[in-house]
Amino acid sequence: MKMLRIVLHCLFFTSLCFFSIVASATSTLNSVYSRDTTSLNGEWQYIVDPYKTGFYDYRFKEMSEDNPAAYWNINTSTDKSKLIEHGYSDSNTLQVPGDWNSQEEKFLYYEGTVWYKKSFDYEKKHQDNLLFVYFAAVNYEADVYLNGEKLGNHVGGFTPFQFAIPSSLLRSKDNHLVVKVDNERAKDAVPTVNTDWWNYGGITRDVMLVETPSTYIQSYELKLEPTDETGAQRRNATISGQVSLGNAKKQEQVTIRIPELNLTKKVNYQGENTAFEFSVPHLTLWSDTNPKRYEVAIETQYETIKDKIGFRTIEVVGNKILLNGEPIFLRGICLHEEIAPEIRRANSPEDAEFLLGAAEELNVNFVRLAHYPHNEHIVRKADEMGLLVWSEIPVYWTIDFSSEAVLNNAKNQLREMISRDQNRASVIVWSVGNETPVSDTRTTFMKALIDEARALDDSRLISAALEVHYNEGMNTINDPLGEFTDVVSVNEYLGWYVGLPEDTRTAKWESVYDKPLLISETGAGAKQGFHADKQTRWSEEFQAAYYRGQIAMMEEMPEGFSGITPWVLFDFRSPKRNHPGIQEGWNRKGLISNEGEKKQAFQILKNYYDRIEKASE
Ligand code: GCB
Repeated sequence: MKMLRIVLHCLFFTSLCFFSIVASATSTLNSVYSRDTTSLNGEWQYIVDPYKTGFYDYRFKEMSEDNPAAYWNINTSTDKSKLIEHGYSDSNTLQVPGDWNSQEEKFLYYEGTVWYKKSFDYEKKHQDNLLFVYFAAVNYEADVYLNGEKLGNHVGGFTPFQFAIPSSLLRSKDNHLVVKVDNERAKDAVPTVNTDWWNYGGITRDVMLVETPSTYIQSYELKLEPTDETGAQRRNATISGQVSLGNAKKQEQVTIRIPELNLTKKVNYQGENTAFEFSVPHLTLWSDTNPKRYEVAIETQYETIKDKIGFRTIEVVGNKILLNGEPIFLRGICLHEEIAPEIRRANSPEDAEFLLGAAEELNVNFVRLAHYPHNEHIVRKADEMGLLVWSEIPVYWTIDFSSEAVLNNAKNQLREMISRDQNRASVIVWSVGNETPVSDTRTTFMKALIDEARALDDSRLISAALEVHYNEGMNTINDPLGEFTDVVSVNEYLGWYVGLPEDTRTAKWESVYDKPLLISETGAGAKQGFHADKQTRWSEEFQAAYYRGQIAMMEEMPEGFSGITPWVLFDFRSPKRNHPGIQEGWNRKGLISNEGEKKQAFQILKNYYDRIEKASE
């Protein structure tokens, strides 16, 4: 009897590991928010699955698609004798978009697998149309199933991906979309196990169905070609670009319209990345002081996509950064994609307004979106507000630089970031990483990312936040990666991790590169409301003295000094910060506390930015 039970048990749980051919995400649809979409945001049912029981059988092999024990399969049986050991229910729901950590106490420190399920009805408008399910981001790995069949897998927690839904799979009523989300940290992941930020898990950004004609506009890019002209207006401007259609069956025509410029350009489609170019007699350029955007329509005979695009140039000439041909100093700030007062990821247009509004109060013209691509709402808001943007992939600290798979993963995240935001005038810097430790292997890896970024987009600057070496009064910049970046950017914490704030008064700088120099981080921790003398760590006075010292030092920087993005706008959650009474799981280098109160240093930095802005007028 016992034998029989074991055999039955095995039959039930053991599944052959079929290697079904699963789509990897195709390159994502540009401008998804202006397409024909149906939101799948809202309440999703969930199952927490720390042992990945819903994915592997009891021999830890991936279950076959039709195994009823797999969590992508929904139990509908009414047979009272049937053994059922999983199910979705309205008593366990999570909001999408949203990280799970902030939604229920039991999730605060959870890292692992959670299964999400959403049911929906859908009738396509035309039988031949295509339907995609689009995820603006899932952290970190997603396996997506519809009605029990796998649509695909995506790796990388901060970039969008989509899968086509085969018509044969779609039902008009009661489709089950199931997503296995896994945010377990791993040595071979990007980022790796060690980061100084919270590993918020879940379907952290919008989810939607996107209906397109069978031949659809996949992506497009429009950019202004540089000339010798300078200033806010351009005569005889050349706009170049490219367009890619999905499923183009014959020679199609694509029309680009910019109504405000009376411009209509017809392009004969010749395949992926069909290039075009046209000239415009007079163009007002996008800039931080006048973020002018034009309504642009991309049309085929089947559909029209509308976007708002600004045109500007960004270049390095000698050791200067030129915006529209004129030198610019970047008055910046770093930020995480986090709403500190609510201890959660930011994910909506309102959140974007909150974060960038706080940045704007500092009188910045530049934001460093650290340390991963932030959501599209933030970048679009920056476009609208005239804030220049540094956008980065999470190649952070000690990822495995010797692994080709890790490099491919990083490249894929880079491609997805660039593809999504290639039409945002605000984005001026693609950053390929942060504080990566110097070695030949590291440099080869990072150089491959730089080459990839340049091949994908030669109209923006490439950088990476490097480390600076402080020794006997000298800050030395000599990381070999600086040879390959357009801008040399360094994180320096003189007065916090090294020495005391007064050391900044005498510090000297040397760089082996004659390139624009950015200070991509500098900062000190303070607990808002803790007052003491300026020698006392964690006091607002210490942080203020640090900023005063840094600013005095910056006023003496060598030629080529082109901007700063201090660390950081808000206090942010980090499991690495455990000073009792002071940190309690927060990195305290914010200029604004987690409760939204400004610290003294906020005003000191703002005054510096006001002075710089005045001097440039
Ligand atoms: C850094 C890192 C940043 C950290 C910061 C700190 O250099 O780039 O991610 O949070 O320092 O506070 O130590």
